[in-house]
Amino acid sequence: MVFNKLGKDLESIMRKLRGLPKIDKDAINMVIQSLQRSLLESDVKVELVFQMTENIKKEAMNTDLKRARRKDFIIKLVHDELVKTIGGTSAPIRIKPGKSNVILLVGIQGSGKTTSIGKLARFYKNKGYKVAAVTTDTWRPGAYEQLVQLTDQIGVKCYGNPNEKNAIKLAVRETKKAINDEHDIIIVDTAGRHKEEKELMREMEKIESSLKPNEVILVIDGTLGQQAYSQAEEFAKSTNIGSIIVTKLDGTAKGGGALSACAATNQSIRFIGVGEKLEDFEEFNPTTFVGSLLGVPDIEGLVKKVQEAEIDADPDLVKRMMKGKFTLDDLYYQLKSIKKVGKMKNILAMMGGGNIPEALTDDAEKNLEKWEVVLNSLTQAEKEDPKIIKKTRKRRIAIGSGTDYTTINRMLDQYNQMKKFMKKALQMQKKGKGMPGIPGMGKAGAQFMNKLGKDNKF
Ligand SMILES: Nc1nc2c(ncn2[C@@H]2O[C@H](COP(=O)(O)OP(=O)(O)OP(=O)(O)O)[C@@H](O)[C@H]2O)c(=O)[nH]1
Ligand SMILES: [Mg+2]
Repeated sequence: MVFNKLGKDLESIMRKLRGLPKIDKDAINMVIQSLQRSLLESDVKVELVFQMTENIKKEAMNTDLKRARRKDFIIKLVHDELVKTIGGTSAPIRIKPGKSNVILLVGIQGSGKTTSIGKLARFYKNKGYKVAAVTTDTWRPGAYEQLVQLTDQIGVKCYGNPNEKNAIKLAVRETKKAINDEHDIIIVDTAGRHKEEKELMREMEKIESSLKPNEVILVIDGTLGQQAYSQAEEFAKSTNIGSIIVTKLDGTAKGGGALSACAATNQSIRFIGVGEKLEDFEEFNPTTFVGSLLGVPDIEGLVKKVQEAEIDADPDLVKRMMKGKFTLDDLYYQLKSIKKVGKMKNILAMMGGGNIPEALTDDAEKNLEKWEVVLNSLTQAEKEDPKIIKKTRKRRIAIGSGTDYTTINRMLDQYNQMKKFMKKALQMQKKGKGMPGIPGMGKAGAQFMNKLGKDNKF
C-alpha cells in the first residue's frame, strides 16, 4: 500500500473516533490534533496542514447532525478535505479520436519523467492507440538511448536526435515527424529542471508554446519532502499543468510532498508509479485512494449515507414549521436544497399526512426556476409576509421579474396551500392526535419530532 505510514496513522485516528462514546468538542479537537500530527509527519506542507484541519474543524463544529451519523460525518469531512487537497476528482485525460494528441511531461531532475513516458506509452498502447515517444532532453547524457531502450520493450517508436543541441528545434521537428506518421498519442519527454534554473525553465515554456500540447503532466517524485510545494508552484506558473503523475510510491515514500504539490498546482493526480518496471503504473482514483488511506473501503457508501442523514436531520426547517413560521424563502430554499421533492414530502408526511400540497407534486422541481426569478424581485417584507402582495405589488413584481401574473399567483397559491397544510398538521400535533393519514408512519413520526425537540448542537 502506498502512503503506508500516513495510511496507518489515519486509519488509527478513524478507529479511535469510532470508539468514542460521543462526539463533542473534545472529540473533534482530538481528531484535529491527531490529523495535524500525522500529516506533518508525512511531510505535508505546514501551512497546508493547518488550512486543511481548520476547514474540517469549522465544518464539524458548525454542523447540526443526527447523533447516529456524527462519526461518519467527521470521516466524510476528512475524506472530502483530502480529496480536495489532491485536486478533487476529475475526468481522465481526454484523447481526441482521429487527431494526434500531444502529451508533454515536465518535472525536476530524476523525478521519473522518462520512466513514466515508457509507462504511459504502454498504458495507452494497451488501450489500442498508436503511440509514439519523443525526447527533447539535450542535457542528460544518454537520454535518447534511455527512452529508446524503454520504448523498444513495448514496440513503441521513439523520435529524437542525440546530435541536436537545441531542445526547442528538436521538439518541433521530432513531434512533427511523429504527427506525420499518424500517431494518435505522442508523449514528449523533457530534460529535468529545478525552479532555480531560470534558463531551463524558459526553455520548457518555449517547448510548450511551440508544441501546444493537449496536456502537460507534472511528474512529482513521491519521496520529495517539503520542497515539493514550491517546485510544483513554479512549474505551474511557467506551464499550463493539467495533471500530475506521482512516482516512487512503492518505497517508503511519505507522500506528503506529492499531496502538497497537488495543492500548489490545483491539479489532480491521474497516475502513480509504484516501481521501476513499465507495468508498475496505476491509474489513480482520489476517492478510492482516500478511502483506503482512512481504512474505509466503502467510502462512497458512507458519504451517501451521511448526505441522506444531513437531509433528514434538518431541524431548523421543522422547528420553523412547528412555530408556524414559514416564508416564501423557506419554501424555495428547502425545495432547492432538498432537491428531491420526495424528501420534503417525507418530512411533511411525518408531521401530519393528509393531502400533500400541490406544490410538492412531481413537477414541482420545474417550478423552482421560475420561482427563483420571481423571488429575486420581492422585498424582504414580501417574502416574510406574502399576504401583503396585492395587485400593485404584483404588477411591479411581474415587470421586475419578466414573468406574468399567472406564475406569481400560482407560486403564492402553492405557498398558501403549504402554509394551510402545516397549520392543520400543527393543530393535530397539539391535540395529540399523532400523525394521521400515513399508515405505519405514526410512531416513526413521533420519534422524529421528539428527536428534533432536543438540542442537536455539538
Ligand atoms: N522505485 C521506483 N523507481 C522509479 C519510479 N519511477 C522512476 N524510478 C526510478 O527513478 C530514477 C530516475 O528516473 P527517470 O525516469 O530517469 O527520471 P527523469 O525524471 O527522467 O530524470 P531526468 O531526465 O534526469 O530529469 C530511475 O532509476 C528510475 O528507475 C517508480 O515509480 N518507482
Ligand atoms: Mg529523463
